[in-house]
Amino acid sequence: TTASSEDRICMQNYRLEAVDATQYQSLLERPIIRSDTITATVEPILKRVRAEGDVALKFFTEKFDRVALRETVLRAPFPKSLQAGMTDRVRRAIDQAYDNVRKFHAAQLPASTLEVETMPGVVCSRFSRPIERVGLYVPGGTAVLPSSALMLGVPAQVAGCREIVLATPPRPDGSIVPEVVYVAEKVGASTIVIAGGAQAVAAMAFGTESVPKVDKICGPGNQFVTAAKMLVQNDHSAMVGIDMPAGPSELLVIADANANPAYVASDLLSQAEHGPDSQVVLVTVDLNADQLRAIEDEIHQQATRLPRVDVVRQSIPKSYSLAVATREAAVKFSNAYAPEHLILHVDTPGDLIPLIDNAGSVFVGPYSPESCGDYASGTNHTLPTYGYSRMYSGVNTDTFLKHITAQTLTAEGLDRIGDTVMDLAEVEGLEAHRNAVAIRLAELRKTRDLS
Ligand code: HSO
Ligand code: ZN
Repeated sequence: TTASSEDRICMQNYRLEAVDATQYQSLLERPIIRSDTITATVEPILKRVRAEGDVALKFFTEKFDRVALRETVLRAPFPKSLQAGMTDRVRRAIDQAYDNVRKFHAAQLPASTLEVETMPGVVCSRFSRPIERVGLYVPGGTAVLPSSALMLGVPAQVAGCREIVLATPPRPDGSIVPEVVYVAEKVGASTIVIAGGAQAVAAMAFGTESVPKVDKICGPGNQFVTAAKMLVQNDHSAMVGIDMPAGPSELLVIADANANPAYVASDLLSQAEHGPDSQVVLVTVDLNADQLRAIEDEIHQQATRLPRVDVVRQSIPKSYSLAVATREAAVKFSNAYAPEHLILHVDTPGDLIPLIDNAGSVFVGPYSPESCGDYASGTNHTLPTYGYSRMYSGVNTDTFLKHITAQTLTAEGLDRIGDTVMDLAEVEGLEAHRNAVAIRLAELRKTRDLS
């Protein structure tokens, strides 16, 4: 039977005390991404773009996006006509978001050269330099995401990258979303590549006649984009880095009896509307049946009023709520799940922050919806999904920088540290290493003895 529009949109319910070890493990897991078939699709695309350049790029854009392009790129300065259709209101919204994201990311720039004298005469330092050329992938698809252009472009601009290349798939008429063009201009992008998918990643990784080759590719995308990024990263001939693995967007909400059911539901749905695979988890702390029901009622009622209710109908039933007894137990579960986004709908939410070990970004209290971070408050929305918040940070200013270290030893410093280095070189059986110190020390000590 097909689901009627009357069907109640609801999550599955679990209680931590009733969950066994196997079930607990499965609650922590994300849906398995079958990567072998995707790799098999992506590999020939990479090969062909690499070999044939723009011709292949156009071929795949025609094949996958059903658009025949005359030009594969737009070059700065982008014609103002490409911003036609964007309202002043939206321009002001982008300007405000840009200012906030810029402020927060500029503050992340390393202050100055870091310098430490580890021993007298042994000075170690560290300074940073921008990655020269970066490629930013801005997805198209079911939602148009100029905000992603902002979240990638601003830190790249703040870091001082010399060349910013932005790739995004064309709309059915071959054009680029005017808001994305506006953001590209604001962040100082040199080139907009009118392509998406694995073909866009390949073009930026290898370069084509029209697309500049970049040193690092960042940004979210579907499974083909992610697979392409992984493959080019492992290809020495591409010599390109990537930001992090990306999976479907996800959110974990911790709610106690203080939580406003309508706010909780609205946050869960804002994540659930992203796509059918979006992961939404609600961890409830000591709620009674009525309180849980109030949240569930809100989810259903708000969901049915959404234009993207069909997406939500797929993502919400795959999601779940988990009842736990204490806030500490809730955070413990959240740490194990390692969510991309974590929202704290609890009394004195700030008190929980010291307990948080794994999360991409945290939204603290009832007036901090994820939407604010998605668009405009200043934090980045390109965050680690799929449990990778255990070991990855979201995109930030450092994403577009390298840190270079340096050292300067004086004769006195070398004299002091020399024996340690020679002893360690000897342990490793690396005589040339030992000798590089010995040859200098012999001379230094000779001069010293003579004087
Ligand atoms: N929540 C998404 C970002 C986004 N939301 C873009 C709206 N537009 C992943 O963090
Ligand atoms: Zn979002």
